[in-house]
Amino acid sequence: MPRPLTVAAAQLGPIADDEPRASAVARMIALMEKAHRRGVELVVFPEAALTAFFPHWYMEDQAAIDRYFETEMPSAETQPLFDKARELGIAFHLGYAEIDGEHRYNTAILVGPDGTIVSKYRKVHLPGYRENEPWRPFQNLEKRYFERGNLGFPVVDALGGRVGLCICNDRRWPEVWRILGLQNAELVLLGYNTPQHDPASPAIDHLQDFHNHLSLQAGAYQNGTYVVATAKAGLEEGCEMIGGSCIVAPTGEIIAVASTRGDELVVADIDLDRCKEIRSNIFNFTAHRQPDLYTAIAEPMTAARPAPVPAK
Ligand code: CDT
Repeated sequence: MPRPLTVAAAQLGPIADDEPRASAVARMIALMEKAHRRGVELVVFPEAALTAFFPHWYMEDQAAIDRYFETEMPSAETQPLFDKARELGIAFHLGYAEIDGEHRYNTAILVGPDGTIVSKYRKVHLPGYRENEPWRPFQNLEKRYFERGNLGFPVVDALGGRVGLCICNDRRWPEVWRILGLQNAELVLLGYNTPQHDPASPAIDHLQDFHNHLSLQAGAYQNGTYVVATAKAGLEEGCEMIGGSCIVAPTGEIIAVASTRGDELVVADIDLDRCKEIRSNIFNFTAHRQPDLYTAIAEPMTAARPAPVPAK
């Protein structure tokens, strides 16, 4: 039985540091209204979609840092997005910086068409480092501003299928995809803020878009899942970020992709039942996995198996 669903990656262009949340939310509502006109049932917004991506610069004052975080969801500023989604009957995914008591996370939620939060994920693979590195043109301070997520890698029943969440850097780690795949994910949603330039390895700058799609396509194919991946793109506070928001089929094919680095809606009609083509055959986990030989994957790095390069 086909399980059709119309999905969209709602790419955002840059959000200026002085752009109010209300403006970012208004841009998202405009994309949601466009999505509704095109019959979309699920809209995926980027990672940390309400503000500029502040880990790109160094701050010490905790009050200054905390102004990028949400203490509640929905808040007065995000309630209009929830209201519009419920009015239109559209589910959505939203990334934001979250404060929970003393804890700060890089978080994503899935909101159902009735406006209730049906899944929540806190980012596990935080890239970068903790202290200022002034030689860089911009920073990558997620390890300074966020704690590692504590909600595992959730997959929930929603929208007629099994929906998993991860965030940005997580997509580069095959372990994430397999953990989602082992929970029978059929649709993985993620947002990203990915610089075009990596000051630590500039020789691969021209491959940033390739590595984005390579990771998404491999994750989709090797686990027989659809993927909707959404960028915040373009030149934001001195940091140029890639676009390439896309929808990937369980075959690994990109079936829709953004062509700009601005606000853009990328739509595809998918059939969640197509995941079976992969998961019943080439990646039939029950028939073909050999988990007793994979134990090293779940063990920490040790002196006996040292990291090729020590962690910072
Ligand atoms: N936001 C985020 O996770 N960005 C990272 C930057 C990596 S820099 C090499 C990413 O994986 O895209």
